[in-house]
Amino acid sequence: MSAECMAKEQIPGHSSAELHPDSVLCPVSQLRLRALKQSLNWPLGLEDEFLLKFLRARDFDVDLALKLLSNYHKWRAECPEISADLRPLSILGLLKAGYHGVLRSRDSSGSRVLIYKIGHWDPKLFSVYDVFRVSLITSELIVKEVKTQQNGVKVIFDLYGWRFAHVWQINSTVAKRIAAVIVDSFPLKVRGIHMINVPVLFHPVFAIITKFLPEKIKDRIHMHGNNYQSSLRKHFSVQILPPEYGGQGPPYEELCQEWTNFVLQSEKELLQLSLVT
Ligand code: VIV
Repeated sequence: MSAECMAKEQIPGHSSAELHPDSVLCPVSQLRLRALKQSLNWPLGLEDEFLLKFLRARDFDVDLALKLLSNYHKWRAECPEISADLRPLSILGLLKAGYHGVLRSRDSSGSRVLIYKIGHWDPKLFSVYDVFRVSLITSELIVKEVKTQQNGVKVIFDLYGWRFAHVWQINSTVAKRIAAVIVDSFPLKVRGIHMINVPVLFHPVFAIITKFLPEKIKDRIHMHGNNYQSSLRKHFSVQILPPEYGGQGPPYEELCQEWTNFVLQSEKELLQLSLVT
């Protein structure tokens, strides 16, 4: 049993599911061995902390964690336009335009809550890959938190301002990449996707994306009508939602600022996570 596995015994915050003292090897060592049998090329390494992200995302099922680990690397290699360079500079304009904010508090189940405002994405200025990279960067940063690894993420998509210029950007390749990261190509449990201010013009795009989603994920997508403030409050406590969304939490603008600063401060680790072949 590797030192890290032994140490797990004493470190609080690791649920009993994480410790298999009776098994020959602890899950981390099992996953590392299985990964090395499959390939010797793991650009981001196979350190305990890195592997624990995949194990927690699959509740310590080593087979499923290995599948997720392989899919993650395959997805990154297949779309370098999104994953090759995760430095904040390429998405700074989108962040400053208020495209994305992260709630300061987790929801009642411990999930991280993210907001995306599509109307703040001007496709003339930013490609669909820049927009996708905002989500990848945020996902890589929040998935470093053990609580986020255990309790996943909930996403609110505010589609106010969705227009034809956006529709053209989402072809079937992009739709497949969207579905892949949500289903089994990133070590984040997607606990809920909430769509608000959904215009008719979004339905054709939504249909293309949901074609690639299994039922269990489709069941976690909630389409809120125009009275979304009350229906959002059925899923999120009023204390954590921004005022613009019917809550008493910090204003959305403030959340954008805070998250932009955090992303900028994370440049070093984002550089290390950028696609290294
Ligand atoms: O990136 O866990 C037409 C989630 C998301 C991620 C990533 C991870 C993740 C939940 C997405 C959701 C957003 C990387 C790890 C898929 C990026 C979306 C980028 C596109 C271009 C935004 C345009 C608006 C979409 C709306 C998508 C709605 C579906 C998510 C149902």
